[in-house]
Amino acid sequence: MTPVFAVVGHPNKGKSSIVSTIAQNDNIAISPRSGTTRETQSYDISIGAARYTLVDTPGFQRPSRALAWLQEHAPSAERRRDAVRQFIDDPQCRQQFPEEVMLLKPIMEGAAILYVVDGSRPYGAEYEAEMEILRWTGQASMALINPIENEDHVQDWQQALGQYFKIVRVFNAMQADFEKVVAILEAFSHIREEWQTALADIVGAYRGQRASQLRESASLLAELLTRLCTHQVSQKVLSRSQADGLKPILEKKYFDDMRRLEHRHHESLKRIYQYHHLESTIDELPLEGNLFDTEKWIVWGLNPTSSPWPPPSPARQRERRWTLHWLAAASCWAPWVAACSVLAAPGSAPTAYPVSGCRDYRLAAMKPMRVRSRTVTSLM
Ligand SMILES: Nc1nc2c(ncn2[C@@H]2O[C@H](COP(=O)(O)OP(=O)(O)OP(=O)(O)O)[C@@H](O)[C@H]2O)c(=O)[nH]1
Ligand SMILES: [Mg+2]
Repeated sequence: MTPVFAVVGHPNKGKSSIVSTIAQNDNIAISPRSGTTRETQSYDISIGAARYTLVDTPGFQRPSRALAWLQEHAPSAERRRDAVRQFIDDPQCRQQFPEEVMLLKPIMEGAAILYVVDGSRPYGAEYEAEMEILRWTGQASMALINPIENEDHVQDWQQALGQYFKIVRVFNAMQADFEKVVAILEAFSHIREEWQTALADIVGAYRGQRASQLRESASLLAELLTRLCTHQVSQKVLSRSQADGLKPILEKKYFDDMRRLEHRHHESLKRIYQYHHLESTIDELPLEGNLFDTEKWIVWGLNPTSSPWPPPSPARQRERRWTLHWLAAASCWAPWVAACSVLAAPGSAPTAYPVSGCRDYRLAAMKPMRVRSRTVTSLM
């Protein structure tokens, strides 16, 4: 039996954002405009053999009037579910309360309820009509407090929601990392006992998927670092003056190549984490001037290393080349930094080295960068 969850609540409280985060689907329409979701939309999520469904719904528009209608049609408690069914089927109700009918339909068809509120806005009596209607459906339910701007009213909400829902959780749709998503899925399993096994499979499948995403991104980053570290542009020249003339051209090509590589790998990284529409940029760090300047190295916490990579030959050591390698692994909110290999004779880099009678002009330089992509980094 596939677990189905209908995400419901007031308009503009982050219902679609929650669906998008949990389903890892960035195709879902989210906007600051109230009433963005106009139709109920089901998202079947399958990870390996595990599957479940999240249903995104339009927000309640006229909950008090809808509740009044229901109260008129249910003289006693045992008739309440029937009244909700009647409400959904009634052509007049469909016209007068299209949003309420749409959001109640999947619930009456068996979906568990995930009721979403905004923990940065005060609790108000107008929400009681919504919660009361949901209670009338008799379906298993859970409340999620999404603190959109801050957590100022989370406590009040916890108290109020606790009277209507057995399970209440705080879940920030925009900041939830992988472990928080998993914790919410685990909480789902307490809503309905018969879904516990299915949800345990889903959590296991998520963890497996996560591990393979991490493996894939690690090998992608390793490949990027290797390519950045070993990238060279070269051009044979006949004289030192020709080399000097070529220097800016090769320098530009070198950095253009680097940027292309970084961009391509950044896009691949987003694809691994299933971001198809994520807008992200690679910001260049504001480093002015010559990166071969040893004072800059100190600012960056770098040192000419005594164990250079690749290990220099004694001849190279004599040439006073310095090799610097520096790697900062990707981690949450830390700058994601490309490794760099600097081959330089202090004070005269980049430099030209004699190669078989000609001069092979080589540039090897540092190209630090960082990825500013909140969601990508929070997932990593
Ligand atoms: N900062 C922040 N913004 C959020 C969060 N959740 C939602 N939002 C923003 O709140 C606005 C509404 O989010 P939606 O997910 O579209 O809300 P909804 O409840 O589906 O709205 P309707 O479909 O109109 O009923 C969007 O601008 C979201 O970016 C959150 O956890 N933090
Ligand atoms: Mg929506």
